[in-house]
Amino acid sequence: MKIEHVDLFHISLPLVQPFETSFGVERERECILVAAHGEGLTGWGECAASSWPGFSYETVGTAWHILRDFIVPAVLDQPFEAPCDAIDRYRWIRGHPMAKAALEAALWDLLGQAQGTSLADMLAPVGRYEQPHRQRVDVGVSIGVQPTLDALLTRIQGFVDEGYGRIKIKIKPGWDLDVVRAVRGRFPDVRLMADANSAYSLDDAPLFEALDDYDLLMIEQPLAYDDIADHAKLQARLRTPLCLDESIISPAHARWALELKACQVINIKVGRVGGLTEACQIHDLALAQGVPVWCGGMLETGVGRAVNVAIAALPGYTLPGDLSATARYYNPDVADPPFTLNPDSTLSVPTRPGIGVEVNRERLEQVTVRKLSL
Ligand code: OSB
Ligand code: MG
Repeated sequence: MKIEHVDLFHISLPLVQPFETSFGVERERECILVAAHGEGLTGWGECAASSWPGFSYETVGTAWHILRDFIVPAVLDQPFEAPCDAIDRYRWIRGHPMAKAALEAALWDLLGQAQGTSLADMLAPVGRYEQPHRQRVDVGVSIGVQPTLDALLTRIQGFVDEGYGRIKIKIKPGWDLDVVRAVRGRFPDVRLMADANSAYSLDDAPLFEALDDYDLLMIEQPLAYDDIADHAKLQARLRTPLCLDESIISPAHARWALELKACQVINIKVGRVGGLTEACQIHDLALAQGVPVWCGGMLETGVGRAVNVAIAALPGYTLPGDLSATARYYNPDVADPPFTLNPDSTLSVPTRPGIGVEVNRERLEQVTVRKLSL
């Protein structure tokens, strides 16, 4: 396979509902879609970076620069057989994991289409793991900070009624213990977790000790985005498993976190860790150590969601992902077909070759802010 040219699309897609976290509010999802063309086929990848550096230092602007000036030139017109051949050519670039992951996803999609193999089958070929990959993946919904507690309870009820079996709420100082207590009181049996997006410090350990009483599935990223050491100190004081999101930016970080007992669960986001290859390495490490992982989300369009659903089919993904139905995010999305929730709180893993979704060109044109052909 040879990539003959690449198109970058900077898009802005309105969210069905604004999404608020401890680091800000998103009303539309700005991101980059990468189209890699070769042998008459087009592979798609999504860059998870958003318009501002709240979740990570990467933004649409930094990723555009790194893709345009370094990553795409490194892979254009070079023959490759597997994604690892191509990613080796830009491995020297330090950081910028989301930019790297976007191009890599497009390569997997291109190769999958050329070979007639779905991404899930490529990631878990027969014999690699003891079990075959799943056909349906367990999912949940991540609910942003709401204007009032009543609004949050109403939204949760709505998602429970739609069939979501796991609820994640966002917490931040001033919107934490009382909120968790009220949600648990109203939904005693729901699988519930809280994500702090790095809003606290070790001085807040008593708050987390108090949260131990509410049977949370896990507490996600309570402390600094670049910390591992303080999370280990906090985990030692809690019964509730800690899960790291922001802090795990490579397979090495995952190993360090497990060695230091900084967490008992890992949220794997393909973009945050630098691509599918790295995400699989973290999965394999966790699987070997019996540490559960799950697939995090970044409000992806159908392109990124398809990649997420495929990797979440791997055997170590034993906890429900932040992968909700398309209708919960975008109406309409840029990719078809939409993902819909099955009655057992799962999404079905695409079986078509590559990532298994197609970009709707008309919709893409409507939401494109700028485009570049390389
Ligand atoms: O911390 O998991 C997070 C969205 C954007 C940035 C960070 C996070 C999130 C979510 C949403 O929680 C997950 C989803 O895509 O549904
Ligand atoms: Mg998170």
